[in-house]
Amino acid sequence: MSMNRRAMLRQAGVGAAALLLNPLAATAQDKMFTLPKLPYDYDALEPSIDKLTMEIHHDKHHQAYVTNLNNALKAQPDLFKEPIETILRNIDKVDAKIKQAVINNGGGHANHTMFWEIMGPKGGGKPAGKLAEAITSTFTSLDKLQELVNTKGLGQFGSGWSWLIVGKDKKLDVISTANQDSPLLTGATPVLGVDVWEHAYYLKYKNLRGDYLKAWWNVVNWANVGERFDKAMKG
Ligand code: MN3
Repeated sequence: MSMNRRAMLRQAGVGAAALLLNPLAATAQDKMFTLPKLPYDYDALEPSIDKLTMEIHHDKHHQAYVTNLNNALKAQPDLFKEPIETILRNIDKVDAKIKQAVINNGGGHANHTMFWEIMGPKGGGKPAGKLAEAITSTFTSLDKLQELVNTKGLGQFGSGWSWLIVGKDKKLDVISTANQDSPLLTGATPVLGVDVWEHAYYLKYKNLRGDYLKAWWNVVNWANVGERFDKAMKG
């Protein structure tokens, strides 16, 4: 057995050892999480988000979260049956040994999967329908909401996200979280989120996080955000 494999087994625990030694004995591996395909070309969000940033962000960063999530869950393989959102909402059911790894990498997977979908090449403009009404009644205007999201994003010290969420009380709110902490961990439902990790903007915007945040609104896919809002209000 190579050192690598030995180290993997030690790290992943007995459940994973059984899987690795006898892959035919279990099907959990078939249900491992996979990197979703980007729903548009890497250069589709230019000039707001450059092609190279999208390539590295999706193919390397998001892939790493998926790989590390799968590695962690080998210690509790029954969780492969659950959608990542369900795992995060029920984080207390995750074994203490792997809980932080699931918060970090499961959060990374969920956050980025949503991030790709709430952006698009024909983005920008304004929300419609019930989401538009709720934004106006909660924040007075779209401008105010954008200002609040940008302020939270700028104020997030270090890495994290700025979010528009539907809270447990079914009200809209703007929050920021550190690292890859998902709003799902506290029972809220994210409907829009902007990644303020340096890997999301540094190649093009360098230290100017505020410029990135301003430009980011040009690629928001409001139709997708609206669907998430409608679902969160029903759920
Ligand atoms: Mn990211």
